[in-house]
Amino acid sequence: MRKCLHLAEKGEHFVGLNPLVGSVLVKDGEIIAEGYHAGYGLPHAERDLLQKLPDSMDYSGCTLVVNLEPCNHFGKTPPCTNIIISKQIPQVVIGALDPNPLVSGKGRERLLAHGIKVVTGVLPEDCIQLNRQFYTRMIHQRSYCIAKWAATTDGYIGNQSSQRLIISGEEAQQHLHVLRSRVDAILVGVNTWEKDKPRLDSRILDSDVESSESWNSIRIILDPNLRGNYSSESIDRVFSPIWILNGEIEETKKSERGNDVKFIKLPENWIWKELLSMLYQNNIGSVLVEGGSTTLKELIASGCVDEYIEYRNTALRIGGGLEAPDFPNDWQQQQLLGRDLLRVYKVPISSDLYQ
Ligand code: AOF
Ligand code: ZN
Repeated sequence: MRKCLHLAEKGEHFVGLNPLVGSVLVKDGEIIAEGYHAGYGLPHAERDLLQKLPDSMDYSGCTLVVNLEPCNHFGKTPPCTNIIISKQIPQVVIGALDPNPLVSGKGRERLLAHGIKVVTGVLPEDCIQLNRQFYTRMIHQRSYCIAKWAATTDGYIGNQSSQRLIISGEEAQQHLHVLRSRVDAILVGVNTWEKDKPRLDSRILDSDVESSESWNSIRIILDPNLRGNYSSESIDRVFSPIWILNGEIEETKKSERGNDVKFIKLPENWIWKELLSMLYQNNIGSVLVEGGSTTLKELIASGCVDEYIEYRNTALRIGGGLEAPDFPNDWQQQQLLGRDLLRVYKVPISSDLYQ
Protein backbone atom coordinates (compact mmCIF):
# COMPACT_ATOMS: atom_id res chain seq x y z
CA MET A 1 0.00 0.00 0.00
CA ARG A 2 2.89 2.35 0.74
CA LYS A 3 4.19 1.72 -2.76
CA CYS A 4 0.71 2.59 -4.12
CA LEU A 5 0.77 5.88 -2.22
CA HIS A 6 4.19 6.72 -3.68
CA LEU A 7 3.04 5.91 -7.19
CA ALA A 8 -0.13 7.94 -6.64
CA GLU A 9 1.92 11.05 -5.83
CA LYS A 10 3.32 11.05 -9.36
CA GLY A 11 -0.05 12.33 -10.52
CA GLU A 12 0.20 15.46 -8.35
CA HIS A 13 -0.55 18.69 -10.26
CA PHE A 14 -2.04 16.72 -13.17
CA VAL A 15 -5.17 15.00 -11.88
CA GLY A 16 -7.29 18.13 -11.44
CA LEU A 17 -10.35 17.39 -9.33
CA ASN A 18 -9.63 13.64 -9.38
CA PRO A 19 -7.88 11.73 -6.59
CA LEU A 20 -4.26 10.56 -6.56
CA VAL A 21 -4.26 6.82 -7.09
CA GLY A 22 -1.52 4.21 -7.42
CA SER A 23 -1.77 0.48 -7.90
CA VAL A 24 0.52 -2.56 -7.75
CA LEU A 25 0.09 -6.19 -8.75
CA VAL A 26 1.58 -8.67 -6.30
CA LYS A 27 2.42 -12.35 -6.87
CA ASP A 28 4.26 -14.60 -4.41
CA GLY A 29 5.02 -11.57 -2.24
CA GLU A 30 6.67 -9.62 -5.08
CA ILE A 31 5.44 -6.57 -6.99
CA ILE A 32 5.22 -7.60 -10.64
CA ALA A 33 3.52 -4.52 -12.14
CA GLU A 34 2.75 -0.89 -11.24
CA GLY A 35 0.34 1.77 -12.40
CA TYR A 36 -1.00 5.17 -11.44
CA HIS A 37 -3.53 7.80 -12.47
CA ALA A 38 -1.35 10.20 -14.45
CA GLY A 39 -3.82 12.93 -15.30
CA TYR A 40 -7.40 14.13 -15.52
CA GLY A 41 -9.29 12.13 -18.15
CA LEU A 42 -6.48 9.57 -18.40
CA PRO A 43 -6.84 5.89 -17.40
CA HIS A 44 -7.28 5.16 -13.72
CA ALA A 45 -4.44 3.50 -11.81
CA GLU A 46 -5.82 -0.05 -12.12
CA ARG A 47 -6.43 0.25 -15.86
CA ASP A 48 -3.03 1.91 -16.37
CA LEU A 49 -1.43 -1.10 -14.71
CA LEU A 50 -3.49 -3.83 -16.36
CA GLN A 51 -3.43 -2.50 -19.89
CA LYS A 52 0.38 -2.63 -19.93
CA LEU A 53 0.33 -6.42 -19.36
CA PRO A 54 -0.12 -8.98 -22.15
CA ASP A 55 -3.67 -10.20 -22.90
CA SER A 56 -2.49 -13.75 -22.34
CA MET A 57 -1.36 -13.03 -18.76
CA ASP A 58 -2.53 -15.56 -16.16
CA TYR A 59 -3.57 -13.75 -12.98
CA SER A 60 -4.04 -16.77 -10.74
CA GLY A 61 -2.37 -16.17 -7.39
CA CYS A 62 -2.20 -12.40 -8.08
CA THR A 63 -3.40 -9.61 -5.79
CA LEU A 64 -4.19 -6.14 -7.08
CA VAL A 65 -3.49 -3.44 -4.47
CA VAL A 66 -4.88 0.10 -4.81
CA ASN A 67 -5.16 3.03 -2.39
CA LEU A 68 -8.71 3.94 -3.49
CA GLU A 69 -11.68 1.68 -4.10
CA PRO A 70 -11.92 0.73 -7.79
CA CYS A 71 -14.64 2.71 -9.49
CA ASN A 72 -17.83 1.20 -10.80
CA HIS A 73 -19.16 4.01 -12.97
CA PHE A 74 -18.65 5.53 -16.39
CA GLY A 75 -16.99 8.93 -15.98
CA LYS A 76 -14.36 10.13 -18.42
CA THR A 77 -13.13 6.53 -18.34
CA PRO A 78 -14.93 3.16 -18.08
CA PRO A 79 -15.33 1.37 -14.70
CA CYS A 80 -12.17 -0.15 -13.24
CA THR A 81 -14.29 -3.01 -11.86
CA ASN A 82 -14.98 -4.11 -15.49
CA ILE A 83 -11.34 -4.64 -16.34
CA ILE A 84 -10.56 -6.28 -12.96
CA ILE A 85 -13.43 -8.74 -13.43
CA SER A 86 -12.59 -9.42 -17.09
CA LYS A 87 -8.98 -10.26 -16.18
CA GLN A 88 -10.22 -12.68 -13.48
CA ILE A 89 -8.03 -11.21 -10.77
CA PRO A 90 -8.68 -13.33 -7.67
CA GLN A 91 -7.93 -10.81 -4.91
CA VAL A 92 -8.08 -7.01 -4.50
CA VAL A 93 -6.73 -5.01 -1.56
CA ILE A 94 -8.22 -1.52 -1.11
CA GLY A 95 -6.72 1.24 1.05
CA ALA A 96 -9.92 3.21 1.61
CA LEU A 97 -13.38 3.35 0.05
CA ASP A 98 -14.14 6.07 -2.49
CA PRO A 99 -16.15 8.99 -1.00
CA ASN A 100 -17.60 9.75 -4.46
CA PRO A 101 -21.35 9.07 -4.05
CA LEU A 102 -21.33 7.50 -7.54
CA VAL A 103 -18.88 4.87 -6.35
CA SER A 104 -18.75 4.63 -2.55
CA GLY A 105 -19.01 0.97 -1.57
CA LYS A 106 -20.47 -0.04 -4.94
CA GLY A 107 -17.10 -0.84 -6.50
CA ARG A 108 -16.30 -3.21 -3.66
CA GLU A 109 -19.79 -4.80 -3.82
CA ARG A 110 -19.45 -5.50 -7.52
CA LEU A 111 -16.06 -7.19 -7.07
CA LEU A 112 -17.47 -9.33 -4.23
CA ALA A 113 -20.49 -10.23 -6.34
CA HIS A 114 -18.09 -11.66 -8.92
CA GLY A 115 -16.41 -13.89 -6.37
CA ILE A 116 -13.32 -11.74 -5.98
CA LYS A 117 -11.78 -11.72 -2.51
CA VAL A 118 -11.64 -8.11 -1.26
CA VAL A 119 -9.73 -6.69 1.71
CA THR A 120 -10.53 -3.06 2.65
CA GLY A 121 -9.05 -0.57 5.09
CA VAL A 122 -5.28 -0.97 4.73
CA LEU A 123 -3.52 2.20 5.98
CA PRO A 124 -6.87 4.00 5.60
CA GLU A 125 -5.68 7.16 7.41
CA ASP A 126 -2.67 7.55 5.10
CA CYS A 127 -4.85 6.91 2.04
CA ILE A 128 -7.37 9.53 3.12
CA GLN A 129 -4.65 12.00 4.13
CA LEU A 130 -3.08 11.80 0.66
CA ASN A 131 -6.43 12.64 -0.91
CA ARG A 132 -7.82 14.87 1.84
CA GLN A 133 -8.85 17.55 -0.64
CA PHE A 134 -10.69 15.00 -2.79
CA TYR A 135 -12.41 13.46 0.26
CA THR A 136 -13.48 16.88 1.53
CA ARG A 137 -14.89 17.92 -1.84
CA MET A 138 -16.83 14.69 -2.20
CA ILE A 139 -18.14 14.63 1.38
CA HIS A 140 -19.26 18.28 1.43
CA GLN A 141 -19.73 18.87 -2.32
CA ARG A 142 -17.79 22.12 -2.16
CA SER A 143 -14.24 23.42 -2.71
CA TYR A 144 -11.53 22.55 -0.18
CA CYS A 145 -11.02 25.69 1.86
CA ILE A 146 -7.80 26.96 3.48
CA ALA A 147 -7.94 29.99 5.79
CA LYS A 148 -4.63 31.83 6.08
CA TRP A 149 -3.50 34.92 7.94
CA ALA A 150 -0.34 36.58 9.19
CA ALA A 151 -0.39 37.91 12.76
CA THR A 152 1.84 40.04 14.96
CA THR A 153 3.23 38.63 18.22
CA ASP A 154 0.38 40.30 20.09
CA GLY A 155 -2.26 38.82 17.79
CA TYR A 156 -3.18 41.48 15.22
CA ILE A 157 -3.45 40.96 11.47
CA GLY A 158 -3.46 44.65 10.60
CA ASN A 159 -3.67 48.14 12.00
CA GLN A 160 -6.77 50.33 12.10
CA SER A 161 -5.44 52.88 9.63
CA SER A 162 -5.82 52.61 5.89
CA GLN A 163 -2.13 51.79 5.59
CA ARG A 164 -0.98 48.31 4.68
CA LEU A 165 1.03 46.58 7.41
CA ILE A 166 3.74 44.14 6.33
CA ILE A 167 3.89 41.41 8.97
CA SER A 168 5.72 38.44 7.44
CA GLY A 169 9.39 38.17 6.58
CA GLU A 170 10.97 36.79 3.43
CA GLU A 171 10.87 33.06 4.34
CA ALA A 172 7.21 33.17 5.33
CA GLN A 173 6.39 35.07 2.11
CA GLN A 174 8.17 32.43 0.11
CA HIS A 175 6.24 29.69 1.88
CA LEU A 176 2.99 31.52 1.15
CA HIS A 177 3.85 31.90 -2.52
CA VAL A 178 4.38 28.14 -2.85
CA LEU A 179 1.03 27.62 -1.13
CA ARG A 180 -0.63 30.06 -3.55
CA SER A 181 0.81 28.27 -6.54
CA ARG A 182 -0.84 25.03 -5.35
CA VAL A 183 -4.44 26.21 -5.04
CA ASP A 184 -6.99 26.78 -7.77
CA ALA A 185 -8.14 30.13 -6.41
CA ILE A 186 -7.19 32.83 -3.92
CA LEU A 187 -9.98 34.81 -2.29
CA VAL A 188 -9.93 38.11 -0.38
CA GLY A 189 -12.64 40.41 0.92
CA VAL A 190 -13.18 43.79 -0.71
CA ASN A 191 -11.59 45.67 2.19
CA THR A 192 -8.32 43.85 1.67
CA TRP A 193 -8.55 44.37 -2.09
CA GLU A 194 -8.90 48.12 -1.51
CA LYS A 195 -6.51 48.55 1.42
CA ASP A 196 -3.63 46.23 0.56
CA LYS A 197 -3.94 46.44 -3.23
CA PRO A 198 -2.66 42.87 -3.34
CA ARG A 199 -1.32 41.25 -6.48
CA LEU A 200 -2.13 37.86 -4.94
CA ASP A 201 0.54 36.19 -6.99
CA SER A 202 3.38 33.80 -6.33
CA ARG A 203 6.05 36.08 -7.65
CA ILE A 204 8.94 34.86 -5.49
CA LEU A 205 8.34 31.35 -6.74
CA ASP A 206 7.68 32.39 -10.31
CA SER A 207 10.83 34.42 -10.60
CA ASP A 208 12.76 31.41 -9.29
CA VAL A 209 11.35 28.70 -11.47
CA GLU A 210 9.99 30.72 -14.37
CA SER A 211 6.71 28.87 -13.94
CA SER A 212 3.61 30.51 -15.26
CA GLU A 213 1.34 27.81 -13.84
CA SER A 214 0.31 29.89 -10.86
CA TRP A 215 -0.74 32.85 -12.97
CA ASN A 216 -3.68 30.86 -14.19
CA SER A 217 -5.28 30.28 -10.84
CA ILE A 218 -8.29 32.49 -10.26
CA ARG A 219 -8.25 35.56 -8.01
CA ILE A 220 -11.58 36.08 -6.28
CA ILE A 221 -12.81 39.20 -4.55
CA LEU A 222 -15.76 38.90 -2.21
CA ASP A 223 -17.64 42.15 -2.53
CA PRO A 224 -21.34 41.67 -1.64
CA ASN A 225 -22.22 45.38 -1.99
CA LEU A 226 -19.96 46.01 -4.99
CA ARG A 227 -17.92 48.74 -3.34
CA GLY A 228 -14.51 47.94 -4.84
CA ASN A 229 -12.60 49.69 -7.58
CA TYR A 230 -12.50 47.47 -10.65
CA SER A 231 -11.08 49.90 -13.16
CA SER A 232 -8.66 48.39 -15.67
CA GLU A 233 -5.78 49.99 -13.81
CA SER A 234 -6.79 48.24 -10.62
CA ILE A 235 -7.56 44.89 -12.29
CA ASP A 236 -4.39 44.85 -14.34
CA ARG A 237 -2.05 44.74 -11.37
CA VAL A 238 -3.12 41.08 -11.17
CA PHE A 239 -1.95 38.68 -13.87
CA SER A 240 -4.81 36.19 -13.67
CA PRO A 241 -8.52 35.91 -14.29
CA ILE A 242 -10.49 37.82 -11.65
CA TRP A 243 -13.92 36.90 -10.34
CA ILE A 244 -15.87 39.42 -8.32
CA LEU A 245 -18.54 37.76 -6.20
CA ASN A 246 -21.19 40.36 -5.58
CA GLY A 247 -24.90 40.86 -4.92
CA GLU A 248 -25.61 43.14 -7.87
CA ILE A 249 -24.49 42.08 -11.34
CA GLU A 250 -23.58 39.14 -13.56
CA GLU A 251 -21.16 40.15 -16.32
CA THR A 252 -18.09 38.88 -18.15
CA LYS A 253 -15.59 41.23 -19.76
CA LYS A 254 -11.93 41.83 -20.52
CA SER A 255 -9.74 44.46 -18.90
CA GLU A 256 -7.61 46.78 -21.03
CA ARG A 257 -4.70 44.36 -20.95
CA GLY A 258 -6.99 41.45 -21.79
CA ASN A 259 -7.46 40.02 -18.31
CA ASP A 260 -10.63 37.94 -17.89
CA VAL A 261 -12.98 39.66 -15.47
CA LYS A 262 -16.17 37.97 -14.29
CA PHE A 263 -18.78 39.52 -12.02
CA ILE A 264 -20.73 36.66 -10.43
CA LYS A 265 -23.99 37.43 -8.68
CA LEU A 266 -24.43 35.78 -5.29
CA PRO A 267 -27.90 34.69 -4.17
CA GLU A 268 -29.56 36.85 -1.55
CA ASN A 269 -28.64 35.82 2.02
CA TRP A 270 -25.89 33.55 0.73
CA ILE A 271 -23.92 31.41 3.14
CA TRP A 272 -20.30 30.24 2.84
CA LYS A 273 -21.26 26.65 2.14
CA GLU A 274 -23.23 27.83 -0.94
CA LEU A 275 -20.41 30.06 -2.08
CA LEU A 276 -17.89 27.21 -1.84
CA SER A 277 -20.30 24.83 -3.61
CA MET A 278 -20.69 27.35 -6.40
CA LEU A 279 -16.89 27.57 -6.73
CA TYR A 280 -16.66 23.76 -6.82
CA GLN A 281 -19.25 23.65 -9.60
CA ASN A 282 -16.99 26.07 -11.45
CA ASN A 283 -14.08 23.60 -11.18
CA ILE A 284 -12.34 25.30 -8.27
CA GLY A 285 -11.05 22.33 -6.26
CA SER A 286 -9.24 24.37 -3.62
CA VAL A 287 -9.45 27.96 -2.44
CA LEU A 288 -7.09 29.90 -0.20
CA VAL A 289 -8.87 32.64 1.76
CA GLU A 290 -6.39 35.33 2.74
CA GLY A 291 -8.48 37.85 4.59
CA GLY A 292 -9.25 40.31 5.76
CA SER A 293 -10.40 40.15 9.29
CA THR A 294 -14.18 40.16 8.69
CA THR A 295 -14.04 37.68 5.82
CA LEU A 296 -11.91 35.26 7.87
CA LYS A 297 -14.08 35.56 10.98
CA GLU A 298 -17.29 34.88 9.06
CA LEU A 299 -15.74 32.02 7.14
CA ILE A 300 -14.41 30.35 10.28
CA ALA A 301 -17.76 30.80 12.04
CA SER A 302 -19.45 29.03 9.11
CA GLY A 303 -17.52 25.83 9.88
CA CYS A 304 -16.35 25.54 6.27
CA VAL A 305 -12.59 25.75 6.88
CA ASP A 306 -10.67 22.54 6.17
CA GLU A 307 -7.19 23.84 6.90
CA TYR A 308 -5.92 26.75 9.01
CA ILE A 309 -2.55 28.39 8.41
CA GLU A 310 -1.07 31.17 10.51
CA TYR A 311 2.26 32.96 10.08
CA ARG A 312 2.92 34.56 13.44
CA ASN A 313 5.68 37.11 13.64
CA THR A 314 7.65 36.46 16.84
CA ALA A 315 9.17 39.94 17.09
CA LEU A 316 6.53 42.50 16.13
CA ARG A 317 4.09 44.09 18.58
CA ILE A 318 1.72 46.83 17.48
CA GLY A 319 -0.39 47.20 20.64
CA GLY A 320 -3.78 47.27 18.90
CA GLY A 321 -5.54 46.88 15.57
CA LEU A 322 -7.53 44.23 13.70
CA GLU A 323 -7.56 41.07 15.78
CA ALA A 324 -6.45 37.74 14.32
CA PRO A 325 -9.27 35.19 14.11
CA ASP A 326 -9.88 33.06 17.19
CA PHE A 327 -8.39 29.71 16.38
CA PRO A 328 -10.65 27.03 17.88
CA ASN A 329 -8.19 24.11 18.25
CA ASP A 330 -4.60 23.21 19.11
CA TRP A 331 -2.18 23.69 16.25
CA GLN A 332 -0.92 20.36 14.87
CA GLN A 333 2.27 21.57 13.28
CA GLN A 334 4.63 24.44 14.09
CA GLN A 335 7.77 25.47 12.29
CA LEU A 336 9.94 28.56 12.47
CA LEU A 337 10.44 30.34 9.13
CA GLY A 338 12.93 33.10 9.88
CA ARG A 339 11.23 35.20 12.55
CA ASP A 340 7.76 33.90 11.67
CA LEU A 341 6.19 30.84 13.25
CA LEU A 342 4.19 28.79 10.75
CA ARG A 343 1.27 27.06 12.44
CA VAL A 344 -1.00 24.58 10.67
CA TYR A 345 -4.18 22.73 11.56
CA LYS A 346 -5.97 20.33 9.21
CA VAL A 347 -9.48 19.30 10.16
CA PRO A 348 -9.40 15.50 10.63
CA ILE A 349 -11.46 13.27 8.34
CA SER A 350 -12.70 10.14 10.10
CA SER A 351 -11.72 6.96 8.30
CA ASP A 352 -14.58 4.97 9.92
CA LEU A 353 -16.89 5.21 6.90
CA TYR A 354 -14.19 4.30 4.39
CA GLN A 355 -12.86 0.95 5.63
C1 AOF B 1 -10.20 4.51 -9.49
N1 AOF B 1 -8.89 4.63 -9.84
O1 AOF B 1 -7.15 5.83 -10.46
C2 AOF B 1 -9.12 6.97 -9.95
C3 AOF B 1 -10.47 6.83 -9.53
O2 AOF B 1 -14.06 10.85 -14.81
P1 AOF B 1 -13.25 9.65 -14.41
O3 AOF B 1 -13.62 8.43 -15.21
O4 AOF B 1 -11.77 9.88 -14.35
O5 AOF B 1 -13.73 9.26 -12.92
C4 AOF B 1 -13.38 10.07 -11.83
C5 AOF B 1 -13.84 9.42 -10.55
O6 AOF B 1 -13.30 8.10 -10.48
C6 AOF B 1 -13.33 10.12 -9.31
O7 AOF B 1 -14.29 11.06 -8.84
C7 AOF B 1 -13.16 9.00 -8.32
O8 AOF B 1 -14.40 8.64 -7.73
C8 AOF B 1 -12.71 7.86 -9.23
N2 AOF B 1 -11.24 7.92 -9.38
N3 AOF B 1 -10.95 5.61 -9.28
O9 AOF B 1 -10.71 3.39 -9.37
C9 AOF B 1 -8.34 5.80 -10.09
N4 AOF B 1 -8.58 8.18 -10.24
ZN1 ZN C 1 -11.59 3.70 -11.84
